[in-house]
Amino acid sequence: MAAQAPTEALKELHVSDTAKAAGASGKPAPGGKDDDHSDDSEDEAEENGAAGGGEGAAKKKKKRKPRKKKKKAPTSQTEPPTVMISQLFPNKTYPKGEEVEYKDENRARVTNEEKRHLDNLNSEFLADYREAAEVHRQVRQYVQKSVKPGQSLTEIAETVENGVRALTGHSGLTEGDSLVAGMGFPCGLSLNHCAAHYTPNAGNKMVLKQEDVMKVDFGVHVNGRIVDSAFTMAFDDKYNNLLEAVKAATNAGVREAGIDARVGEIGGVIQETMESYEIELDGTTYPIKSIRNLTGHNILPYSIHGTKAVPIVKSNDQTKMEEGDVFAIETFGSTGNGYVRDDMETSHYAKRGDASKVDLRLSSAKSLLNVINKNFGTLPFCRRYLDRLGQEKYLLGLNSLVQSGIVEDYPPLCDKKGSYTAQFEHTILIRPTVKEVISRGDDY
Ligand SMILES: [Co+2]
Repeated sequence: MAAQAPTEALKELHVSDTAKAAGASGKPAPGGKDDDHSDDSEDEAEENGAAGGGEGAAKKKKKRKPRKKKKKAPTSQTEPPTVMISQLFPNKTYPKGEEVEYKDENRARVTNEEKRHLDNLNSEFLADYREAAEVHRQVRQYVQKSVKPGQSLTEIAETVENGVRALTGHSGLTEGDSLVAGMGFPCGLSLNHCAAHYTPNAGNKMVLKQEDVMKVDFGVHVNGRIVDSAFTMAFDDKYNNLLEAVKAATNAGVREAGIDARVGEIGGVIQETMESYEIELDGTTYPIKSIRNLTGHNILPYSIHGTKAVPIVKSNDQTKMEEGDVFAIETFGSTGNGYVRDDMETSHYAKRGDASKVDLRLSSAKSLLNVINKNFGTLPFCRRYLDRLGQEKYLLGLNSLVQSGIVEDYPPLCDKKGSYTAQFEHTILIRPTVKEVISRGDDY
């Protein structure tokens, strides 16, 4: 999920408008794991055999032992994904993310005893993070291989969200369940000139088209540890350079991140990488620009946007990354202005962590706030999540909560019409001994 740069801070940014030519091309991301339904079908076959056996009388006389249900634990994921990650990796042995050693003066941390001890104290935190990351990878890899033009955005969003809920083992339909584990924030499906924060509301009829560029941005959390990671899908090769530019820019940001790294300098490296690309679309060549008012951000428990921002253009921001921080490194490239504005219907909301007590007069606002507190806390949600909890006619109450400053709305953020935007994003843990790119997969 993207953070927006405050307008004041923008004045301090140095935005370069030079764009060098570069030739890069990319292949679409590979798919996920193989399907395996064999366990279920074997069980069914045995059951049918036992019931319908028309053998001789001798055999019939045999006392039939009560049949024990010997359902083996599933050992591989289904398609669509339905098997809990905790079943696929017993005893919380979740795969690690990509571990990257620190550079220069921080190099000694890898073997430092004190730092290793600190890392060991964090084993619960790491297990929760790695579980959430594995859910993200398995769901997104299914999306990458199954989503096709002609599907509705609602269908795609539900594929992601149902996958996440199944793999974490929390449907979120009972009070408080989605606070244990599940969606870390709604599944964004932003098309073309829209860069972020679009997801369908009820009744939305939008259908994915062959020539669309779709940003898929979703969060998975386990015990409030949110993995925030995003990728871009396109079905026409002509967008390859745009996607390559943004993927390279995000990887540059991930590479530069570390203890004591200054976020303004990271922004400079991201911008330089991004803007070394250009793209030709239908005979016109466009520079690829970093979207200067979108940023990465740190992540806190149950809070997607912490207090630190990671700009994606060069800036004077001297804020340092520190040991123990969690960052979402996300970059956005655009063939348009490189600047987004609020546009279209709002779907994303979140209760503010710093909301002060307000005496709400509207009873519908009061009861809706109760639903939000019990089901989402400060985790972002969208209107469809209220619908599936059986809430009706909540818009007046919701708008009143926004106006009272208790809930923040996150309208879609779009560049100029006719332009194309792309996004890639990873979550990284600034651990005491190493940097762990927790959401890294073999797709991106
Ligand atoms: Co984000």
